[in-house]
Amino acid sequence: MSALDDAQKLNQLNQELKEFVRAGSDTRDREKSARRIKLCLDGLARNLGLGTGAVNMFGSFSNGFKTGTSDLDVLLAGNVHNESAISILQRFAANLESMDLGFTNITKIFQASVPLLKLTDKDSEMEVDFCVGNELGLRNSFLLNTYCKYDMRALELGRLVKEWAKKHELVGTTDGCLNSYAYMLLVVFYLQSLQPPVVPNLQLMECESYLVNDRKWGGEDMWETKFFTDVDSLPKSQNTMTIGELLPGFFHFYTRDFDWRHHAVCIRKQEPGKHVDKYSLLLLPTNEDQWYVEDPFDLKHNLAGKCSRAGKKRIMDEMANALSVLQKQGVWSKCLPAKPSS
Ligand code: 3AT
Ligand code: MG
Repeated sequence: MSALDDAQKLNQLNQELKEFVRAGSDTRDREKSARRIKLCLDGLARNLGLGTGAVNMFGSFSNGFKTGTSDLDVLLAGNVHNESAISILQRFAANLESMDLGFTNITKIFQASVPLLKLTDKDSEMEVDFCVGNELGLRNSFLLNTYCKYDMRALELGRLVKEWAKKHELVGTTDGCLNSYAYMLLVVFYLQSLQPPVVPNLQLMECESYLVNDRKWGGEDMWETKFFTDVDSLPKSQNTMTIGELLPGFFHFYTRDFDWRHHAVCIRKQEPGKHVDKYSLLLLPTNEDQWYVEDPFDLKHNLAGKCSRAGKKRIMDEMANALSVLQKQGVWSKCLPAKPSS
């Protein structure tokens, strides 16, 4: 195959991916519904004496990685610490059940690390996850959003990977796979690992501390959540790879380059061309078989902790499959990512 053919195919793949991302970006109806739902829950919070303006969106509706099947994640922020999250959610549930505010399937999920109510908005059929506090969720959504703001390719690649993972039913810890958020960490980590990197390490760049108190499982931890936010002031990335190169590069990286047995996906520490030894992350026990995807703030949380042997195999097989499909476009020689040096 000639160099010209290669260039044409690369261009074609790139256009195709851009069009795919663009087509999925028109979520104005869902955004309108999301704003209505947020206002409605905010009104209820006010009626319950829990303040006003305290209901915020987080997750993919606020970090840019939303797809057509994303749920709406909302939280009640502010000083609600005198009352437990579960008690507040109980009061919300009772009111949502007794008044017809347009929600159905109201389900209490109180046994989770972050207790929540699941609701379905009747009008849009959108699923809503509503929790209390969870400032870490707000901070990690803001972090991902800031990476997307720094470089559009983070947002494009994130959406493509999430669509791919959902299409192949690879999302969900109950199925032994990773959740959506963990896939987005994989994307950021890959983009940080390239030489030159597509995105810098925003957490390493920030000096001013931003501590967040975390009360999961009734315990109490204080986590450092600082990261650099003024990305408009940063020089643009020197990496010129297109999304048509980055997508196969992502699958190549995780199936061929990244050593899951010894290294961790850790966006907090990653620098181009370096590895993060998973045994150096001492807060959690681990072993060679276990994947390690560290939460950027909650260092006691391995997002791959629930990945089963079968789940890991399915993810790897589908990644290898995707890579082979993309390679058949004849562009692979142009999208090899730089291997991290040892
Ligand atoms: P979808 O577009 O809804 O599929 P998402 O990015 O909104 O993906 P989720 O709905 O699964 O992801 O989760 C919503 C947010 O909750 C994302 C992240 O800010 C937070 N979150 C989810 N899982 C974890 C986790 N295990 N640890 C810390 N934060 C988490
Ligand atoms: Mg979500």
